[in-house]
Amino acid sequence: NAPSLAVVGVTGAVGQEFLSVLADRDFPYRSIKMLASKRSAGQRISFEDRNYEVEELTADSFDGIDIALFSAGGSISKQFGPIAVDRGTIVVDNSSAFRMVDGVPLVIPEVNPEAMDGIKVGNGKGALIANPNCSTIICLMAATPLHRHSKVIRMVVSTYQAASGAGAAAMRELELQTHEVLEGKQPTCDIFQRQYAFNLFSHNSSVLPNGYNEEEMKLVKETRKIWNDSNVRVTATCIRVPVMRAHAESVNLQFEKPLDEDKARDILKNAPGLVVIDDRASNNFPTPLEVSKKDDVAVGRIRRDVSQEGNHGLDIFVCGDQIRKGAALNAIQIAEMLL
Ligand code: 11C
Repeated sequence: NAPSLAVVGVTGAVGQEFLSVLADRDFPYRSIKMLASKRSAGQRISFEDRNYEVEELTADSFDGIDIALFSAGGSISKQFGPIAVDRGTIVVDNSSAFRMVDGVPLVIPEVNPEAMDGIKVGNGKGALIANPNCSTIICLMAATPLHRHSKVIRMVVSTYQAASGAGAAAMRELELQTHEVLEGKQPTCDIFQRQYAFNLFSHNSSVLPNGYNEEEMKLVKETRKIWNDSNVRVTATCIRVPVMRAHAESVNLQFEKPLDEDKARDILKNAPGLVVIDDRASNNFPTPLEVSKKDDVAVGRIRRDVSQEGNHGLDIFVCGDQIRKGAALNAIQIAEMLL
């Protein structure tokens, strides 16, 4: 019996990607409700040969809904997530609202599927499952197989994050600014209040009292929860770069047990959801463009960290589509495990 679905935030960049991933993966459903704010209600969406009208999200939206995919921001998730769960809906939430809440599984299906054991459509109970932050998902897709082999004790991440992480309006503004700058005009700066095209800047999330921004602390905290390892030491620097929809990350790993680079390459080649692009001879390594609109995360620049003793350190470089594996695809893989 196929589930009834609801997509919350269906007009946003991730909401639209939910639909395209559902279609690409032939996700079974008996009905699908398109939900968004009052502002977007009434819009028409055509999906898999049917026309839908976007409905305003209200407390009654979840009656009879088995699975709701949320991507409408943290405050909407906080308001409507618990209401949906009370109505028996399993919520897969793409926001940061519940990620660090005890008892809420934070899941990357290739990494820690066991965290959502027992949550299934048809057992009559609602539940919340959180989708990790995109930077965390993309990083851990590559770091986890190595961690499983040699145990990561410290990880240093530097990100190069795409416009899509800040939403569809940021993507439109990057495109607009690029035209404006090339035409010698003053760039429109509505989203980041600064020139983004031909520039880069520290991630736009709030800077916390410890000097890290929220995006950086998500990498620190979410990694510990997903790996179920409160001792792993993680530090991060997150940067927004003028790329449309795929994040890149430099990841330095320190291991408890030695791991040489050939073994690491073998492990990564056999890891699910990963593709290795590591051609030193032709200086060909992962790029955000080639992973855009793709499901797999690409990893390369796999090399021994010369600053560490023996084989206790590795550097890698990962790229992954922020909207797809960083958000919509991961959420729908979680939904697949609910069936
Ligand atoms: C970015 N990671 O690239 C952010 C966007 O916690 O889900 C998503 C924020 C989040 O800017």
